[in-house]
Amino acid sequence: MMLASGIFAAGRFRLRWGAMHGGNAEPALVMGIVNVTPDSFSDGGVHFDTAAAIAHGERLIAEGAHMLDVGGESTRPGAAEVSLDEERRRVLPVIAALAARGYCVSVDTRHAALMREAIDAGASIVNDVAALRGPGAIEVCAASDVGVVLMHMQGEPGTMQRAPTYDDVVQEVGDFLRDRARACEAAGIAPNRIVIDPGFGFGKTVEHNLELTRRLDELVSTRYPLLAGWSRKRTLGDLTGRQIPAQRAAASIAAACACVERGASIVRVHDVAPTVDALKVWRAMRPDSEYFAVGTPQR
Ligand code: 9MG
Repeated sequence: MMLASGIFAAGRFRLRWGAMHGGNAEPALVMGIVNVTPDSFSDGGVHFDTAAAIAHGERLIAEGAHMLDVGGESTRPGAAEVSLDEERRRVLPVIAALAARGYCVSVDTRHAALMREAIDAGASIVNDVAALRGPGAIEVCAASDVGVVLMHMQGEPGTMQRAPTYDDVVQEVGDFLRDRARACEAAGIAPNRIVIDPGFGFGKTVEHNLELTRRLDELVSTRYPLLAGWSRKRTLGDLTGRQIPAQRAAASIAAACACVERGASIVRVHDVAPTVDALKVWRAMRPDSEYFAVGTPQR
């Protein structure tokens, strides 16, 4: 498969990936995760403090992240709900500080009011696990120039893993994402601002997650770039036997590479430095790579 390429328009940023930019092309964009939650499933709340979260975001940028996703509500199955005020208190200072440093910052929220406030604080992307279905969400995004990530989820975070069911998971997830993207376009969001995401682990069994990954090219064939978020997820624990999320870095990187191989344009990850390294090596070893080809001068 040819490496996909394109540009994601997110606020004042134009984020490029793929084949068309010569030997130094980024094979995919890396979104680094900054969880500002005490109960986040994978970092155990180590970035809960505002200052620590800002420092963590800076570290991820230094490691090669192209954008940072800041979230204050854990969406892991069974996580405690937080009030909008608490979510606001957690994320807004972190977003403002990271955006002021010139970084491309995404807000991970389902609430339109917080989307608006995060955009005012400098966020360039809205990452919504509910795909902008909440009241007012699509309008807030359409009234700004942010990029949007539309994720598929069956059910609600508290209960979604009880009995997820599909006739054809790839077809159903694809139909949902196409519908949501069309709704965004109808509301005035330009196609180059829209990213779709199958939502690994959100109302999906191990088999569903694997089927979506194996057939990811069917979702990539929509004209929207695709974000893959496999990082440290439970299915990787089931596949490897690693019950501690922080020990799933190698599994997460393998999953990220598998998704980029099938055309994903963005990977959302906790472990930025090793993911960036892995993608560089994966890229250099592709049959269409120009890196160090025999008979060509090294760049
Ligand atoms: C917030 N969050 C947790 N997992 C995610 C995933 O896979 N994709 C997106 N877009 N957001 C996620």
